[in-house]
Amino acid sequence: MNQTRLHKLYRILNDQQLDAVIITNPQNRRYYSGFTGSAGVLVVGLTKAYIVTDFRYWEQAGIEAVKFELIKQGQYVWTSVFEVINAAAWKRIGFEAEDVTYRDYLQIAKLAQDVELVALTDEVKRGRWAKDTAEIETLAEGARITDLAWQQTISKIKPGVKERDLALEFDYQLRLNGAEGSAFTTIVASGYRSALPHGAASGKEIQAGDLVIIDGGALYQGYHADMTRTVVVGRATDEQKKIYQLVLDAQMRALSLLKSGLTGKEADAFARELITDAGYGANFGHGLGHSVGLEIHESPRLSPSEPNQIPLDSVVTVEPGIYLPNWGGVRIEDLVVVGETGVRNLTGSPKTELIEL
Ligand SMILES: [Mn+2]
Repeated sequence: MNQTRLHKLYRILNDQQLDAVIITNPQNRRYYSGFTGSAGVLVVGLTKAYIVTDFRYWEQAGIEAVKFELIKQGQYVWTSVFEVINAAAWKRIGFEAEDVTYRDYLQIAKLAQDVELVALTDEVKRGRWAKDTAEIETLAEGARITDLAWQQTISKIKPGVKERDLALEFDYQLRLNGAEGSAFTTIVASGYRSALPHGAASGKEIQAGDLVIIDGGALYQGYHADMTRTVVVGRATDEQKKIYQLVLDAQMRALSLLKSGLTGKEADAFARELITDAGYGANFGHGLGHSVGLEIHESPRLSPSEPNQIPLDSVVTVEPGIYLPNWGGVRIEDLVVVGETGVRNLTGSPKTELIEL
């Protein structure tokens, strides 16, 4: 992978006085090495970087992880990892405490007799917070595919159609338009079910008068797009129009004020203040958004509980919602790149009017 990414790891080695870091988190493994397979461990020191993987991936890892020396895993992955560490005479080794299971840790600790283990938290993951140009363009393509799938799905939303069949149609259109899959299980929640912020698509049939929330996105080259639109089947009531407008105003306010350097809590407040002032604060029970990338939910979050700053070139969702039990809900979500003075919106699907179908 490109040298800049390895330099992020060198900085961690320096800061923590480590000889090497063991990387086991699948997305971190992919980000730092370029290897897209499902199993393998990176061992990265200042002088040398290794990828330990099993027979299934020897050829693939050799092709993809160009900056890494391939170590063919023996019977036990951790034994092979420590053969590398001992051969290099590395003594102080960081590992991802958020990723290593207790069972793996017991094996590591047994093998690390002459080695000092240092538990890292999210240091390695933080290297993925700001996206590079290639990552941003990949996410932009995922958002474009998501827009196309939505455009194809919208005409299928009508009375009598099951939520899960709409989800299937959306997923099919994502694939048809170039996605390798869905970024997560597509949410379709209609009528009273639209009051469930993460209502999985069910066997419920769409009815006239229903608000319908569809939340989904393309998985494209490993990166996760995310978008939500809410429409109404038939003519909207005044209350449906009012709630939609309030959510839209809150989202537009957040989009116009969002920029790098703000904390996640400050960004969240842009939308939350408006919704709270209108009397619906208790009905907006989730955060304003989250970062996306190789995972669908990444840090920093846009949330009242996020003290971290949103870095330049992070890609985040902005998705306020209002949910009224037994009535329904509205959520509007766009995917944006955070710049120094504002955002670049990657989502193009229309939203300025509550669409009546
Ligand atoms: Mn989201």
